[in-house]
Amino acid sequence: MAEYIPSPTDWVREQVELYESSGGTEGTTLRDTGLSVIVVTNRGNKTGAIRKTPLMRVKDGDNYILVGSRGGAPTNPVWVYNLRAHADVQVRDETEVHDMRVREVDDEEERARLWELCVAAFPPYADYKKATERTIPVFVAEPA
Ligand code: F42
Repeated sequence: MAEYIPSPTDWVREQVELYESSGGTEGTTLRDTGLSVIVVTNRGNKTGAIRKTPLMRVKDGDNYILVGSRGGAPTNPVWVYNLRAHADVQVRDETEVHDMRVREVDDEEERARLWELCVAAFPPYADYKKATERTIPVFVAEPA
């Protein structure tokens, strides 16, 4: 069984710990925004380690939309490279855990439709898009 390596970012690591230790009943929103967060368990593309990444919850039917925004930083969050290398993930959405497969969204039309759902769920995504030259990676997680 691969080892779990927690995030080096304190507030992120702490949110995962609270979310999971409470069985998905606490730590399920982004600070005091009341906006829902999911935890994506993914596999390190270099270490093969288990990584747990909290992301905003954006639903499209049974699918989740995963946005590599990293606050509009100039570089991608490295979990993007994990998903590109290993498509099988687990998505914890409060008390439910789903085995899912991710695919990166390349089609412009699909991306435009999904981006509207993302911004509706978490308006700051629109600011992040303006803040960076890079194309923010978007993945669809579908039930495995
Ligand atoms: N980040 C987003 O991008 N979008 C969101 O919607 C979002 C929401 C959110 C809500 C709550 C919360 O607590 C955090 C939230 N975040 C969101 C932040 C998110 O959880 C990540 O912390 C952030 O996106 C940065 O992701 P990252 O994968 O770049 O994290 C860094 C800090 C990290 O963990 N680095 C590790 C390290 O040791 O420096 C390595 C992690 C890793 O995956 N390593 C790979 C491996 O093989 O193990 C190799 C990766 C590579 O290719 O270099």
